[in-house]
Amino acid sequence: MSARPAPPALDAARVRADFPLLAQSVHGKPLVYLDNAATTQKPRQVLEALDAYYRTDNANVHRGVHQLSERATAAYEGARDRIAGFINAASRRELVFVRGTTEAINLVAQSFLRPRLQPGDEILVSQLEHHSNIVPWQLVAEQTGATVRTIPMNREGELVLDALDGLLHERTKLLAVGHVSNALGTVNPLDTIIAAARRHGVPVLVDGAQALPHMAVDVRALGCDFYAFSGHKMFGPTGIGCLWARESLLEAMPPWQGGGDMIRSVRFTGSEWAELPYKFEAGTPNIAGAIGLGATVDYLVDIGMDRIAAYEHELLAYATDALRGVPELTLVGTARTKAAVLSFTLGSIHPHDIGTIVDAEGVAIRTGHHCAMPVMEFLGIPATARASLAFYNTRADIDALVRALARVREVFH
Ligand code: 7TS
Repeated sequence: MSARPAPPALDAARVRADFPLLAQSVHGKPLVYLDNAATTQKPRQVLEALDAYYRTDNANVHRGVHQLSERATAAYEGARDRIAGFINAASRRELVFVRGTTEAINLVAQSFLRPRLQPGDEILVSQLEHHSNIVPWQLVAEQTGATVRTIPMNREGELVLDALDGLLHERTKLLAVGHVSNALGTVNPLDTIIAAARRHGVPVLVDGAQALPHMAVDVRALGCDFYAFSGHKMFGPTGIGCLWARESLLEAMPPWQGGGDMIRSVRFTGSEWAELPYKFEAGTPNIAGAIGLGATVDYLVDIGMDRIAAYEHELLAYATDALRGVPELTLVGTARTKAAVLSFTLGSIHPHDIGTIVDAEGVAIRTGHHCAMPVMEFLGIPATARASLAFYNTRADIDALVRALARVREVFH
């Protein structure tokens, strides 16, 4: 292999200037935004794409022959092409626009899994999951008499995979796992998990909501069958996300919702479905959202996901060391491979009190169970405080968090 020169490191000050929202004060202090796992901020390139669409091209897609509809359709479908390329999908037919990760997983639960489930069948889900990768499986299990089983975790926040082969058998109809845990930041070893599922012929859904903002994702290299993600967590608009799935699986699945745009013909004697991916896009879609997400992908490609990953890796190490220096602070989630998330407790101070006091210092973090109650239950804690990073965060943001935590301790001691 020929050695290529490493690209220049990411210049956080420069990219930060792309995010107008970050340049504000809250409670009279400069905003330090460390709640990126909940949602991310949007660069002006994305805001401008949304604005331009509504100002000049707004029309419904796939319908009119008029100029505006043609432009809107071209922009919407062009976004699909670029997003499909971003995750290395084999074809644009494999990329379905949905509202977000939650909707993508519900679509797979109802359209793919429900017709395949018999009483006594099993769905295997990791214990580290966000509720959106648990509850849709519980619903479909209830509807069919199937059972949800779990891949256990350990106290470091890693999945325990020794027993995985034993959990996979002929009654297992799907394995669902997150790429990156939102509560603890664990990057799961998808290679090992997907290889095990393959040995047993079990299809795999990956919840990629917390991976796409932080690393390059190649769905074909991963070898999974479904990959779900949300635009708003990767610097794009809310209300738009994607389900990627293998074309052969999508072909075999019935539509999930019925309505306009998803049909080839409608007769009272029976209707025929549109080709992929439109079969799964009933009704007027989130046209602006898709176009905005296309602009987001252009923006991320321009910076380079590998540069983002390298920068954040270093920032996470810096933040981990910095938080370890705060007296009485316990990091929750110390997996060997992590991305972007620092969950912690501080002595016996309630996480909501931590959140409120650091907010007064201008620092935005999330506190609570992070929609991962089984993780908290396993660890025997009701909640954590969570700082979550993006590539526009800097060491100065971490230093501000550490100062704000010192303030929390002052208030409580
Ligand atoms: N999966 C993971 C891993 C998530 O982190 C989230 C949202 C979802 C699914 C749901 O995504 P949605 O866009 O469909 O809502 N996670 C969080 C969080 O960590 N804090 O607020 C939302």
